[in-house]
Amino acid sequence: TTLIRREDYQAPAFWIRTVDLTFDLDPAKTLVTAKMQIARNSAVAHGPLRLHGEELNLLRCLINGESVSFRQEGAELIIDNAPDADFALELRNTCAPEKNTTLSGLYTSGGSFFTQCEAEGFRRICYFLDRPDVMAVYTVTLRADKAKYPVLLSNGNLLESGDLDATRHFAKWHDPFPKPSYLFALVAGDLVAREQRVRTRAGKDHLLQVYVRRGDLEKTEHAMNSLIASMVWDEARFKLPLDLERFMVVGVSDFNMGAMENKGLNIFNTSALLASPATATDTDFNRIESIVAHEYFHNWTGNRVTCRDWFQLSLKEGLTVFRDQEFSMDMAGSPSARAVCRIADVRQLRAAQFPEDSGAMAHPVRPDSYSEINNFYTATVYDKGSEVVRMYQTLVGRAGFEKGMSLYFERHDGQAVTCDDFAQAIADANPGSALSLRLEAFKRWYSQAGTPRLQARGVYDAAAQTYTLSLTQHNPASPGQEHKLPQVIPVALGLLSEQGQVLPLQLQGSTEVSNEQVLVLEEAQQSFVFVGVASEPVPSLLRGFSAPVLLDDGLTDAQLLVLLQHDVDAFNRWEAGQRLALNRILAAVRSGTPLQLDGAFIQAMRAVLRHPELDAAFKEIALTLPGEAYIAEQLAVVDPQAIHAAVEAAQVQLAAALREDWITAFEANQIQGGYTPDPVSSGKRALANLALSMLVLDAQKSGDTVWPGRAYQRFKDAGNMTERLGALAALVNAHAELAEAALARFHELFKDDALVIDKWFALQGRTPEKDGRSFARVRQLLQHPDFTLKNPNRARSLIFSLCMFNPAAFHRADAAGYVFWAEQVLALDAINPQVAGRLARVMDRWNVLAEPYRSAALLAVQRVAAKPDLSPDVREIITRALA
Ligand code: B3K
Ligand code: ZN
Repeated sequence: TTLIRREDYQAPAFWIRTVDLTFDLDPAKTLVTAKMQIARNSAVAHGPLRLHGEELNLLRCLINGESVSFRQEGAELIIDNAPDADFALELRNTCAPEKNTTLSGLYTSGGSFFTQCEAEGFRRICYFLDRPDVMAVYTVTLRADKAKYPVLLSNGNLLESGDLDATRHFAKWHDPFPKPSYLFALVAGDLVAREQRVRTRAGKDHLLQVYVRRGDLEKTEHAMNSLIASMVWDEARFKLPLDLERFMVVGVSDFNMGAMENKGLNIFNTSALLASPATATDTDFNRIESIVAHEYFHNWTGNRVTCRDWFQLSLKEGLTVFRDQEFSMDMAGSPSARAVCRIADVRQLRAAQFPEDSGAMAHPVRPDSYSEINNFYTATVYDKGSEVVRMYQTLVGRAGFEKGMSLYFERHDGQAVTCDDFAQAIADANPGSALSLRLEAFKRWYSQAGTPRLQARGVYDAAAQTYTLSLTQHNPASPGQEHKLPQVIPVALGLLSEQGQVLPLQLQGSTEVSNEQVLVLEEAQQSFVFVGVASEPVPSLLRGFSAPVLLDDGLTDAQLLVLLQHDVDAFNRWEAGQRLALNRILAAVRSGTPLQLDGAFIQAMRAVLRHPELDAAFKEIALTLPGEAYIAEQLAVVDPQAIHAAVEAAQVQLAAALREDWITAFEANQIQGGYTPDPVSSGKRALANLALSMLVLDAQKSGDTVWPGRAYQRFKDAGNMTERLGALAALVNAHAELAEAALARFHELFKDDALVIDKWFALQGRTPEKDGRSFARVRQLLQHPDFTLKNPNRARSLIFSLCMFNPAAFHRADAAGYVFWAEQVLALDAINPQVAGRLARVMDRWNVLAEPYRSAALLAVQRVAAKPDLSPDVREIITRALA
């Protein structure tokens, strides 16, 4: 496999201005005719025309209507004698959609046709300059059997449609916006649509459609509402309107990721689209809202302004994640509900991106090289990329950021650009700001991998009434990056008195006094002196998680308790509770002694649970212990069993010690009346579910049968999936006797709903280990008639659940988990390399595991590496793991 480097970027030798595609759709053999208008790029030296193409069968190649000589070299079609003047190229080829199990290019799912072209799937449909800086205007004609494929869709506007003969019909689409090939899409099948006409603020009318299989229509209401809310939000916040008369969204069951932002024709994994109270949880409702918004927002950040090359992926992904996170916060409403959103995003970053940034696949937000771009749709590019965009906003302010966005679109609408172009626009719109004064240094966030470690220590001088805060940053080495320069780190902070009152902030030499400030750390070490500090302060640092760093603030338990009880910043209030828990878990893991929670910690958690003013949603996240992956990040050598044992002990002890409070919380958070997924009711359901799981867990230890019985009853009678799955999970995770009956009943109830059966598999894949039973159960479920590796959602629900989210079941002393992983990576690789590549990543931190896990994991990685015909996807991951 070859390594592609960012520094080798060259503009294309040719531009494709227009492309006229005709598809004769047939599952076994689809005929594709492409007519393109091509022009040489005068800025590039004379050379042959090289087009990408994979798994295609070429039938015809004409230039200006005449046959022309060509060569096929690997996956390229080369025309040596392309004319200097503009010319017309006509190509004809076939491909085999129903044999395409990779779900990249043109494929079939449930008897319909779908495409997925990002990043490099278009070349599996026809020969093309399949790179994002070649933008063309597309006209697409679809021809297919009318009975089997009554609906024929592509990007843009419908020009005409009609019958071809007695059995076949056609539809012709035109997208007026030039776009890169990765945004092309077509759909053909027997689908139905929910429709809604809307008028924007600007007074334009639009038709919104959500297409799904017959029978799923009633599950599209939430997606439609989310789409409308996204339109309204983008116009209000960023003045970005919908630019097409028609906007379509389509659901498909076989899909490699969440969804895809094809121009005017977004294609969604049904798991990110379909929801009804009976079949989807609050988490699903939230996820759908955010993914619908994300894809919609791409219409500007990604489609109108796209990436010059794939190294710039975060230009659109980081920015669009930032936008969808802001949207979700605005939708949540209350300050507390906003904080809960922020906390969920940070938990996700810590669970997925931090480990990535310290493992074999660590890469900058703007990577320097790749061999398979699909391996780089990562937490770093997406979620750290979003944190980088958030730091711009922190440094220039919300209004400044909006000005920067306007300038970005003013300059680059219709272009394929780089992360530097974005940074420049934000800086230029805010001259003199904390960002523009240090733009070059700030851009290290794009080029340096790894999570910075930030240490903060404060010294109070009672006589002088000053508080000196010393901030030190350390940027650990990552693969290919030995030495790093300091990052620009915005540190939002406030000071509290030991009684929890807000202390005003005044920096030495400044006249400005405020309750909160953003310090900008730009050196390896810097001190900040605050004056007029009346009493010894408790610092509340990195409020709202103002930078994606690992913070060591050296605070004592007493100081953390002040923050937990009094901080005005809800994020830091939560964080203080997490830190109290983390300190205890780490102490137990490091010392190798069983965890024993102390009275002070239990009392603090009880105070949160009983607090009269905190919302249920906040209580639930505050009482949820730090994730095992994040705990592992704090340790140089990782023993997953020791971490799990400490977390489990903490859980069992919290369950027992707070039993009465859990009962109160459960009872106080019951919802009467119909289901709505709003933040207040979903917060209550979340807390009730947590309480129930604690009560069932405690009952397992004490031998009480009341709460397992109540959980079973609630499981049976639940009026919505959140409560039903919550009760089921309480039984299954506690290994209660009633779990078996409940699982069987759940399967029987939902056997015809694939998305719910995915939950059934996932729950079992994630069941905390007990005597090897969870692992054995997963092996057994591989044989279940409903299990298949071919459907990515199903494969993920069982296999990824075990390997990625169930460390205690996966990391076994007998290495059986690793053997299982190797088998599944190889089996998946033969079907779908993108999904296999994702699973392969489970081992990118084998190197930090404690023995005997480390050696056993290495053997499993080597076993995969030994397979000669791995896909480039898996090969790259494995090669990096072994480097
Ligand atoms: N842009 C797509 C992801 C494509 C992944 C290709 N392997 C979805 C999104 O980020 O919106
Ligand atoms: Zn995206």
